[in-house]
Amino acid sequence: MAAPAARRCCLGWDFSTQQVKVVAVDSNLNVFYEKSVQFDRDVPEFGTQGGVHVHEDGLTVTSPVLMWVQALDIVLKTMKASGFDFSQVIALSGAGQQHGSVYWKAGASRTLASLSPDLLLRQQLEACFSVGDSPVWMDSSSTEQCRQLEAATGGAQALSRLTGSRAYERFTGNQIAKIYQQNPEAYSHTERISLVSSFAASLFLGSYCPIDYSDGSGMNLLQIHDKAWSPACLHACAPHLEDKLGQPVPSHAVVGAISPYYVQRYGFHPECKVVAFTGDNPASLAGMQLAEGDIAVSLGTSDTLFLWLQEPRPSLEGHIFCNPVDPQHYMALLCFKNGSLMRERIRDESAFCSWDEFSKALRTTEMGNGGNLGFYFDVMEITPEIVGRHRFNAEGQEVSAFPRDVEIRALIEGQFMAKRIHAEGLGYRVMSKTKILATGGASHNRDILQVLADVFGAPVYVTDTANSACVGSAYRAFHGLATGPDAPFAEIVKLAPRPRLAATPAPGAAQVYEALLLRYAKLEQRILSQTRGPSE
Ligand code: XUL
Repeated sequence: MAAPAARRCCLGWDFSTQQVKVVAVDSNLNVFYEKSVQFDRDVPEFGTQGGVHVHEDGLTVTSPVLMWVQALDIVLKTMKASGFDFSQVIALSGAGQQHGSVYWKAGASRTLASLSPDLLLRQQLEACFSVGDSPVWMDSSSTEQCRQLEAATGGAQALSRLTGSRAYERFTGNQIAKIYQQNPEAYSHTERISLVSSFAASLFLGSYCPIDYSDGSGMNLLQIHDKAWSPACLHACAPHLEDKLGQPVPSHAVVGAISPYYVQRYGFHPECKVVAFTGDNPASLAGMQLAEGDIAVSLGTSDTLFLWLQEPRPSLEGHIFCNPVDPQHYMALLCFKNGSLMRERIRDESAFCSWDEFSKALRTTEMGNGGNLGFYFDVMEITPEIVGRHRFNAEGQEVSAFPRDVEIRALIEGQFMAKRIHAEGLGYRVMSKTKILATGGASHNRDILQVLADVFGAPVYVTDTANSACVGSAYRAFHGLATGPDAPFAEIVKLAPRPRLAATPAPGAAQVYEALLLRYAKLEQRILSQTRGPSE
């Protein structure tokens, strides 16, 4: 990329599973520069696949912490070589893959505070980590620690009420507990534990950056209502944990000025501010400009929902996090495994492998599908935990097949009804100002989006989210520079490119789906009780 003209800007970083990426966003909120380093391709000496190492047990998944450091060196070096004017950067923030953790060895804070501008970060931080292979979000090896945490805190529902989620293997508290139990020596030599986000922020600050409320909610350790560490959870995971974690801060907090290292080596302005880094999902919420009552639906291999919530009802499914742009509010994350996987299978089976035929079936069938409802989970679903295909006619009788076009509508209506029901289960309510933001492969299909608008009774917008975590981080940097919580995030992003309207609910949709949603929820319960069997 050619040297961009000097413009005052904020940088947004993303330390994700497969790459480190940065964008520069000017004060009109235009993205005018981007650069990334792919771990597998650009730092092959670490031998990762998809940015991670999957260990022999198939459950343990880690990434070398020095790989992340080296990737940052490379991005900065490349930016400098391309003539990027660092002196114009007024603030930076960033995102990290959620849940992953970094273990700083005793004495590392001194090294961080006295970095020599003549050397790369990698050369200086080599000996700074007590655990070289950081557990990441794909790890599922801490089931034992999850059970211990739930037992110590009154059970899964009680833990969820406290921290926003029942115990999950990838959540950091359980990972820390595993390290403490399996490698107590490394744990005792650890002076600080960071999330990937606060680790990356620490590199820029030259000192340990606090964990922000939003990413901190992905640890099974933070009380999401009062934003303080839970003494019971800390105690259940490992000793002296509070000292090693430091105190959490609001996600928009300015945590300090950039370290002199970057001023001397790259020409950053000494006043350049660092705004707390957060998780990639919270940063994407900011990048998509989600506002109160909005919902983002990512229609990919698996489907993901982000919701903006005021009064969350943490449950045994999904996750509630503190909201990254409004500390009074919350966000929820729900994952559905059978997303495009099922849409593509049913397209092949019932629409002659053609999206055009699939769309035609949606256009030629009626809202509500004549009372026919279907559940299509070829792989065990996460939300709800059901596997298999189940079809019901208007009389509520289970049937073994539907005509082709009924099958297609049953799949799409069923997928969106499940999303609405489970979102409402977490406290979400569709409001008159609700916008649905659709992203991912299936968001290009206008007829699928029409069903989405009808089922939710809200307009659907489409938006480009390829860089949403990075861009959201740059927006959050502007937000942090403004007067903190008194500057609503919506004001900060009002110049940003707007999502495009793609579908509005058809007249009569609300009546049709009000009744159908109730039936769908009841049938889901029926299937769950049948598949769980009498003993549970
Ligand atoms: C969220 C999660 C993933 C990672 C991906 O709970 O585990 O989405 O954040 O980077």
